[in-house]
Amino acid sequence: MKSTSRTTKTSSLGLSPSEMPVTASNRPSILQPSPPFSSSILQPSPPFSSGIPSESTVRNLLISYPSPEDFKYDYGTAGFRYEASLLPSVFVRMGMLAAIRSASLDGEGVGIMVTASHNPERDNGMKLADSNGGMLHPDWEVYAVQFANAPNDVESAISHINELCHSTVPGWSNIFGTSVSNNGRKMCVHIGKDTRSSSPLLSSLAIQGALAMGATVVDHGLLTTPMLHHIVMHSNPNLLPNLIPQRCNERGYLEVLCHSYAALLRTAVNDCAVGERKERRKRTILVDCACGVGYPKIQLIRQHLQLLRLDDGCNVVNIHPINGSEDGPLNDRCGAEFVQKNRLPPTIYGASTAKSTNKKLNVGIMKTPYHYMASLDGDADRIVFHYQKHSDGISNNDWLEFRLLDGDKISVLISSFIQEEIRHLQKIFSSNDDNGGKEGKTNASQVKCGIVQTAYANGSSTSYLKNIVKTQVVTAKTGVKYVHSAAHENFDIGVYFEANGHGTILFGPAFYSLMFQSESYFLSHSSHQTQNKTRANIAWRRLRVLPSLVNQAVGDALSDLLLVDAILYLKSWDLGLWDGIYEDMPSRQFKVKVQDRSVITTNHNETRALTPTSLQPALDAAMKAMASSHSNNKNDQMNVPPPRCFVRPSGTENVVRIYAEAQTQRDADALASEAIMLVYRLCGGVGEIPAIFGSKL
Ligand code: 16G
Ligand code: MG
Repeated sequence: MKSTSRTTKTSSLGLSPSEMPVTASNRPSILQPSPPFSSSILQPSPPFSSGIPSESTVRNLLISYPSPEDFKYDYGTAGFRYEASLLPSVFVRMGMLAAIRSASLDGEGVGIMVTASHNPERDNGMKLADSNGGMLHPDWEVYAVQFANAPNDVESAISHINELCHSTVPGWSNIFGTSVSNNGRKMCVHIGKDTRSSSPLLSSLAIQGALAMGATVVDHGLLTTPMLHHIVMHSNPNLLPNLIPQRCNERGYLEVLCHSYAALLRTAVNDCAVGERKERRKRTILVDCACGVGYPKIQLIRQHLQLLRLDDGCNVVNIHPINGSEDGPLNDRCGAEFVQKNRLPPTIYGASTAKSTNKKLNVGIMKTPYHYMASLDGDADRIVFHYQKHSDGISNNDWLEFRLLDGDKISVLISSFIQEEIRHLQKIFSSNDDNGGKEGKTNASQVKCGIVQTAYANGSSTSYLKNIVKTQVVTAKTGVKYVHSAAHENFDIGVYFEANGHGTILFGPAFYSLMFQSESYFLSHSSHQTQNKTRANIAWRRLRVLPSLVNQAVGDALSDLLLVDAILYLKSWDLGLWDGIYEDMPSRQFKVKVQDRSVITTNHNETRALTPTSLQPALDAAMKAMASSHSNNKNDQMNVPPPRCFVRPSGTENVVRIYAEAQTQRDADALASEAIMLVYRLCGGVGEIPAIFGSKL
């Protein structure tokens, strides 16, 4: 697309420098890390050269770190995840595999994140990032599993590596030989790690594996998972849309995030208001960091935002992080997974301002008045919001009810906001002097917005999206790789969130085209402003900043936190108003142990079980019986979703998961109990028949 010169037109558009679009021609150079940011670039050391595998080092590593006897590794929903002592061989081998993956992409950077996310401290794992910053290509998941399970016998392992290189990197065979085909290959692997005590060792093993293959390794040290994905995505600028400034290190990531957030806040209408109004819009958020890596990163964001506040009085949120990695056990009774699954407030460990437990978030916390809370998971790729509701509304004391705003509520908030802004922008293209809708051009009505949910999405959220927001909703299989690709394939602006708080927004070419077209429009129509056009201009300024604020590589708790705060700020909403847009259907989740969970297979989006063949008809009958006992016209008219339940094999644990929702908690529990019995009976349940009450969910 032809870029437009902006230097002379800046003031007519009313854009501050931080709001200026970035194109390939004015894209800032990559910033080098400086304290407190650090990353080291490691090259294979002499006598080996970059790009050439070292056979002796590869052999030594394979011999020194054999895999455990009779153990089979699986690439789960989100990579390898096991008790940490089982992982050294996997890390050595995956370091090598990442290098080969990079070679197969002609040297594009790929990534390894050392983390087990929301699992307990004793576990660890790795998530592999492909060069576009997304999840590893499915073919490579297969190669990863094959290599992780390759025999320990070193000759077999060496020939396994040779075959992998031969079949995936054009013209690369006999890689340890001296033939012409053994000329150097470009390979680059980025590595980040979370705060687990096993992460430094495992990270160093992956680094050694990658270096042994001749790769250049960029060790970024402590990172959140989304930061690593962002860095990988930005290290391959050919894959980056022009509107997004290229920043492939931690400092750049934080700068882009904070500046785009501030740019979005600055679009607030009447934001110049001072005194009481501005005071009223001050807000503090407590962020529970699950005792993980989110804590140090939120502190950096907080510092950055304080500078922005001092610089120009931008009304940024005051973030107060709690539950740092030194404060308590990782993910233990705190963090997004705990809060969302148990619907309980997090325990607050030894944070300086809060010494009490979750029973009463009082004493210390009360010294820091706050407006709402959020919880991240251990590697900060999930976020949920929550507050304690007083009978009169939100209050800082005498809480009566814990209220959770999960991924469903986040996606409803974000998608309603985007749809509204698109509607305002649409007005310039529907007026008489428009330039939209002509051949070869995109206009706002042609940009397809939609939501991707999983079967776990609460029925009320789906009903709200379809009937009130009037947007298209697609249901995809559980797991980021599935929801991500569904958003990419179905929509120009695809919002996806799992109920557990993992989600983001993807922007496609039609969206970027609309942004450039709007820019041209405002450049040429700046002289005659009407109310509609002024609002459309605000809508454009809001929309165009989103691709930089949002981490399009993967769901990102830090970016989602700032986006949600900005939307609430622009709407002048508090959590109570947001929470009140719809009421969740009561639901129940449960897990059942079975001999072999693979006996259950499901349809493409896991809403229906295909095998055992008698299971789904029995579940259907249970749902039907419950629906008919409640059937009345009023419910149908009010779009109250019918009772629903589904079962699916877990992708991360050896269990079958059950979900049920209905109009009352009692009914949801009854439906879940019925499903538990059916799974236990038809799918080879083991141990005692589980009961919902008194059991750990
Ligand atoms: C992993 C997935 C998450 C999914 C969960 C389901 C990623 C990065 N994470 O944590 O999206 O909701 O698994 O677990 O893909 P389950 O299969 O055990 O229910
Ligand atoms: Mg996570």
